[in-house]
Amino acid sequence: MNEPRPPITILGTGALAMRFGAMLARAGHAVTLAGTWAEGLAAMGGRGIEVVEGHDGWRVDVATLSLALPANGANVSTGDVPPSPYLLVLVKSHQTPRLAPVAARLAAPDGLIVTLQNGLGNAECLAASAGPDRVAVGVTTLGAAVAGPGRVRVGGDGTVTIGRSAATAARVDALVDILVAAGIDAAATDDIAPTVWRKLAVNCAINPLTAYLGVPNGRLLDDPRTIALLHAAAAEVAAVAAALGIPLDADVAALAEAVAARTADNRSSMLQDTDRGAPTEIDAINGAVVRAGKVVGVETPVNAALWQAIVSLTADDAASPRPRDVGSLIEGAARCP
Ligand code: KPL
Repeated sequence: MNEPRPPITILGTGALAMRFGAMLARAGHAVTLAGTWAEGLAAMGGRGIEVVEGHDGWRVDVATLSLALPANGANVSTGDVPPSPYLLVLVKSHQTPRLAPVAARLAAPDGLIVTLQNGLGNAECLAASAGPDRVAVGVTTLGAAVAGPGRVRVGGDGTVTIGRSAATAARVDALVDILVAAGIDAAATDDIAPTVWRKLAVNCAINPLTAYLGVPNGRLLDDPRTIALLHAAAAEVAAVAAALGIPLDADVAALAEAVAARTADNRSSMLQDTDRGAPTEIDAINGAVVRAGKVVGVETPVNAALWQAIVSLTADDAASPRPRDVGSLIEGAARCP
């Protein structure tokens, strides 16, 4: 008789949370999506996750858990959801500090919490609550967009890479097998840092530029000035990584341009955030690079200007008419240290 498939909990109700949740549920796992988006949770609780792939679609049942912060300020309840052997974290980075203690309770004491989030700092934050031996860092390049509450449109194909440590290796390998069996192109590595920083370089280049200018990824390649900013932002990330002793083994400026071309019609996750007036991940992406640059003595004026531009855009969206001008970003970069 086949072994029962282990249950999996996903922290998050957005596009990637739904894409991973649906694929794992279709492969026979009991999947619970836990999050704070009331409409999304209600839709998934009622009719499962609807997946749109090109002109086709499919649907799969999942369980849901609402993590709404109680009005009386009490701790977030994890209800009667049993602690899970695997917890995938796919909430936006700014939610990690609040939800890290919840993640620690949703994962079994000998379970594995894997952050597949953008940016830096999420694993450290999760480990502060759950302990470092329960946390692994993953990077995914799978694409997805929210098509409505409980409804996800599949974007481009991509991969999942998860970092192993001596303490987590067996559980990481078992999770990789689970992901592969669910149709996800997954692998483990003993050195995740280069993969994290390559993706960070791409996100530092594409995400704030698309969000600031209000355009899909491919439109960045229409103007030599945005191409120059894209290259410069990615190259600064490579310089900081080199100073930290992290070998990227890639020309990340060319990589960022290639990803913008390959995902030309995508609206980046940061543009989707600014479109719906939600907080962005700018602090964990460009902000984290500027802070790391300061520590190792590498100047990052383009990342600093992009960081500032998105911070003031989201603080003052109504007063900030579109289209915003690429010229002001270039001036900003010249002013930033
Ligand atoms: O990861 C992305 C994102 O939108 O966050 C990219 C690679 C930029 C694709 O849109």
